[in-house]
Amino acid sequence: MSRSEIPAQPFPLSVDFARTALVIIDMQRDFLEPGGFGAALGNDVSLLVAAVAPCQAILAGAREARMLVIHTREGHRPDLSDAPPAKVLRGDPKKRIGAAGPMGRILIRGEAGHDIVPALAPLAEEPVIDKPGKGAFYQTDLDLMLRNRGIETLLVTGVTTEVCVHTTVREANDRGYRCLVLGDACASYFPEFHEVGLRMIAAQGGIFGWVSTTGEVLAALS
Ligand code: C5J
Repeated sequence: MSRSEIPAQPFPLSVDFARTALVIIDMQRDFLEPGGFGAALGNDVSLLVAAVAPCQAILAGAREARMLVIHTREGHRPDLSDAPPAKVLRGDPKKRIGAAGPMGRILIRGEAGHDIVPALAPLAEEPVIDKPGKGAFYQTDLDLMLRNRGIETLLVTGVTTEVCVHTTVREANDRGYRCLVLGDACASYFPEFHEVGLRMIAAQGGIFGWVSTTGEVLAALS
């Protein structure tokens, strides 16, 4: 496929979909479901659920276009050997990483809450990056996979905008990838952080990347 011009902030981005990957960040049950850890902390998970339908739409478009699709999950080994004490020893001990949560141990691989929500379940051939940090490049093989596939542009979606989406976009930008963040397919428990997070990405001539919507990308794919 030839290059497509995607309307975006701060200016349109020319994209070669054959060299583009969709990255869906941390759409995990514990962050999104009413019975999950995020809800137990008092967050309004409906703010995050709003990103599910746009993620489904861009996921369907990416699969149809045979784009590389990558899913990420934030979490740790059951023995916490990959969890820095500085990350674990924070806040209420009953709500720390590894503690018993409503859907199993909090942020522990293999627990129900660590799974991706069923609406966005990965296909067998779609890589799932299990990441111990906020950024998807930290201590993972994501960069290697992208380089092996000649990927130059990332369509970035998921939660939360100002934490794991932002960290991943900053990491990707420093590694030379062009990140097109699909604002409607990202979300935060804090609407103002979502709003400002998107503005920060596109500010100063696109200091970390570009911001667009699922509709604009799907229109370019059709
Ligand atoms: C993510 C978090 N995924 N907010 N994690 O953003 O701790």
